[in-house]
Amino acid sequence: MKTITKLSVLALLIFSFVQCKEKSSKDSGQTLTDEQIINESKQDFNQRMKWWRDAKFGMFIHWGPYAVPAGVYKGKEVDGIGEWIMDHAQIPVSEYEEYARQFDPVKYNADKWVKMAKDAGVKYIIITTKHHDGFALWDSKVSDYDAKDFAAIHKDLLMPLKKACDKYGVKLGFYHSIMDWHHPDAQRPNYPNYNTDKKTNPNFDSYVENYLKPQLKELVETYDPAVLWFDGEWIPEWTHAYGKEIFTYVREMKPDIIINNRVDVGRNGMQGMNEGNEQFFGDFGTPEQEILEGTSDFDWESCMTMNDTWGYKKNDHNWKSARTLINNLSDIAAKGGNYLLNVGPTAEGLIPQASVERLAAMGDWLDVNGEAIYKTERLQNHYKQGENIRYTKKEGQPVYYGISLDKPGSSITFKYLKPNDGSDVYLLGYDQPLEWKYSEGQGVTIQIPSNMNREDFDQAMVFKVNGAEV
Ligand code: FHN
Repeated sequence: MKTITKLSVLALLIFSFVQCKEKSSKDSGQTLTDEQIINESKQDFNQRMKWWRDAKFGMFIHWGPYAVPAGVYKGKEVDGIGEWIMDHAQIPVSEYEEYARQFDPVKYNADKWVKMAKDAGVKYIIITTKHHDGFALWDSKVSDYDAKDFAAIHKDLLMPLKKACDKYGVKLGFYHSIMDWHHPDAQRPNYPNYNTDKKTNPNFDSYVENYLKPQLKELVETYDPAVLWFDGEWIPEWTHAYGKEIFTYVREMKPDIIINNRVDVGRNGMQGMNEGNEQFFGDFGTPEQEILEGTSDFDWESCMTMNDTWGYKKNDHNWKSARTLINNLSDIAAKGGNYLLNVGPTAEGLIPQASVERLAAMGDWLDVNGEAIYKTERLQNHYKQGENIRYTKKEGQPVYYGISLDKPGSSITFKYLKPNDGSDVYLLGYDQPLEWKYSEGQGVTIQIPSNMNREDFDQAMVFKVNGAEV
């Protein structure tokens, strides 16, 4: 009898262990164990990353109470990026909370934002659900420090965005800061230097268990994000063990979600790729304000601003030109990465006009040239030729694109392309096939028609070749 009882207890224990390890996802119906998440096969990983790799172009949105001071504190311009004003101007929590109270984006129109992004050729949006200041843009049940309960707007700001993204077929992902300057068990006690690397909060574990994780759960379960984009992982409290815990926690809830490498502690400064050979968690690297010099076998996404700030600063007018942005997108695509281009809406909820104009120019260019960007892959041996030529290739097809980042003269030579005999070579946006000549060692030289209206081609010009890489 005793043996039977022992066996039943053992069976029960094994059963509950398996139940614990096999948490299922409501969304995908998939069930993954921690083991399967950690040792994911290459094939499953490729499948999970497919839409993201094809997308190439995303829009980052940094939005929160920092848009209220918009870079100015007590009448003085504060140096640095706008969303860091709480730290840079050493603003006490209670005083910063006043900005959150005043946050009243009455002109916010999520449908307009997403339509504009869609027209710009953007395939996914990543929005700051909570930045380092700790303020949540949704109606969190874990805290009242959010747009619904605390701010003048008294609304969940994420749900309209989710609905608009679903309507326009744009994927929605969430930025989420691990560092939190508002939470007493995180970095709040560090005031006046919230970002110190010296102090560690002895209660940090409680912040992770009772705040960070429940908020992530709300976000995943309520809005079903396609990406979780972590940040603020450099704080001394954050460890590889936390990285592993949060990575598996999120993927158990939603197995097909994509998570950036900042969930763990492997990021190599602003270059953003993981350092060393250690096994860090995260699906892609995150170079910040820079583009990789070359290529990488690890997936990556360059996040960049259009001016010099992520969060809105009313006096930052240092806008990059549309040409620079288009060339960045071409350069990144040629190197096999994604471009996550930022906008910082105002406290009223408007995307600055300068950003709107640049995104419209990108959309016009992508309408004509998008086939050289989306669903493309790197060439086997060459992604560039000198400073002004980039190459891409249609995924799985012998179709190649030579992209001229500056204005060519009467002809252009692509050293690494050989058109099929008798095939037509095209300039995207121009109807007629172009004259071309191939010579061994030199590549293909393409004539640019003299009667062509050059004004129609004032950005990067894309030439399409059916053939091979040489
Ligand atoms: O500190 C942040 C910064 O405010 C901004 O959000 C960027 C975007 O990648 N990330 C951090 C610095 O790495």
